[in-house]
Parts: sequence; structure tokens; C-alpha cells
Amino acid sequence: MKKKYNDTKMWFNIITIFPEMFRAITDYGIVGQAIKKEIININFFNPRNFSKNKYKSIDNRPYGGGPGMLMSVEPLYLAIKAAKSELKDASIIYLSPQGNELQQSNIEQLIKKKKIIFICGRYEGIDQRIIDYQVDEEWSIGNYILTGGELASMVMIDSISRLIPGVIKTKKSIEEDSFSNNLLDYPSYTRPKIIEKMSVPEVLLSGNHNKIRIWRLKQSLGKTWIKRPDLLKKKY
Ligand code: 4F9
Repeated sequence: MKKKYNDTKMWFNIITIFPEMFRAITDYGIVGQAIKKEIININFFNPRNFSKNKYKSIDNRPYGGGPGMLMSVEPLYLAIKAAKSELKDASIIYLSPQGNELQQSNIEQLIKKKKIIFICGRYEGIDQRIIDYQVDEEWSIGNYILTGGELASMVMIDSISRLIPGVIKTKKSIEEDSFSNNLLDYPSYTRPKIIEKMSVPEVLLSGNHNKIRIWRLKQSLGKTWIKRPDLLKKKY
């Protein structure tokens, strides 16, 4: 089937032995809607379907010994080949604790790629030759270990997807995000004015938009100063 490419559409091919896990993002919320609207396209390539041995095994022992197993090279390699042939010129991303730690600014760059193949490792990881010869970028979502790369890929897809034009309705809500200005969010309130004796800051009810803007900036600066002084260093 011929696929139409356009400027804003984002294509993700995912190499995983657990494609069903991705229902957590494909079947719900904003990413789910964007897939329905065909702003985002996600396809899966399961190494198990490329395993040539009798038991369809997809793990193997590491050379040199040691605990645990690695993903088998051949099924993984064939899955990558299939994913590449369906998505020409895609960047190949591998999620692991060895990668650079992802920042919002990196996500803003990644959205420009339009076509991304994610390799989700399981067990103790993947053969170094795949990383050396196939992978373009290796990223970490934080300094902790997961049971596999699927959740990390979903985190990346989720944060990339919300920046695609048409996925989130108002551009303003993206521009005002924490981190896009290196400040934490100001506190927000909605109706009613008072609940169980807890009230809304008076200034927000004043209708004075300039005063409100200054109050919000002060709140953002104060909160960032106390909770994330590292972000202020980046700003100035
Ligand atoms: C991937 C951890 C990205 C942090 C992949 C086990 C991972 C990970 N960021 N942990 N497999």
C-alpha cells in the first residue's frame, strides 16, 4: 500500500517483542486521537516473527559468560531491516541507561525528524554491533533501570507527539509549558472560588491581565528558585 507523506505527519516504527504494551498510548488520550486523525502513524516489527529457530526464541547467552541473556542478533537485525525498508531515511533510536539524558530541548529537535524507528531492548540489552552499525542515537529517559525499552519509547513518543502541529489544539499551551522557557509552571486554579474554605488567589479574580501576568511570572520564578535552581542557571 502506498502511503502519503506530508509536512506534519510523524511516522514511528517500533521494534519490540511486546507490541501490545503500546496500547497504553495508542488507545488513549491525545496520542490515541492523533493516530485516529492520521497525524501520527505507528507500526510494529516483532523480532519473534523473524526468528528462524524451531522455538522462535529471541534471547541468547552473552559471549564471555556472565549473568542474564541478550536479545538474539539475527531476529533483531531482520526486524530492523524490515522496519527500515518500510520507512526510508528514518533515524534509528535506541533507549538505554547508557544514552544521553533526554531534555525537552532534545524532544523539540527530534520532532523535525518526521520518521523514527525505536529499538526496544529486553533482558540485559542488545548486541553492541547493532548499536555500532544500526543505531543513530542512544537516549536515556533518566538514571534508573527498566525491565525493557518499551516504556522509555512510549515516554519519548508521547512527548514528541504532543508537539506535532494539530495534536494539541492551542499553540499557547505548548509555548507556556514548563521547560520551554526553563521555568516551572505557575499554579493554576479553576471554579469554584471557594471549596472547603480553600480559596483562589484574589489577583486571578481581578480581571487585571497585566497584574495576573506579573503574579504568574513571580510564582514561576519563586517555585523554580526553590525547587529547581539548576534551571535558573540555564536561563542566565
Ligand atoms: C531506557 C532506562 C531509557 C532509562 C532500557 C532497561 C532504560 C532501560 N532510559 N532500562 N532497558
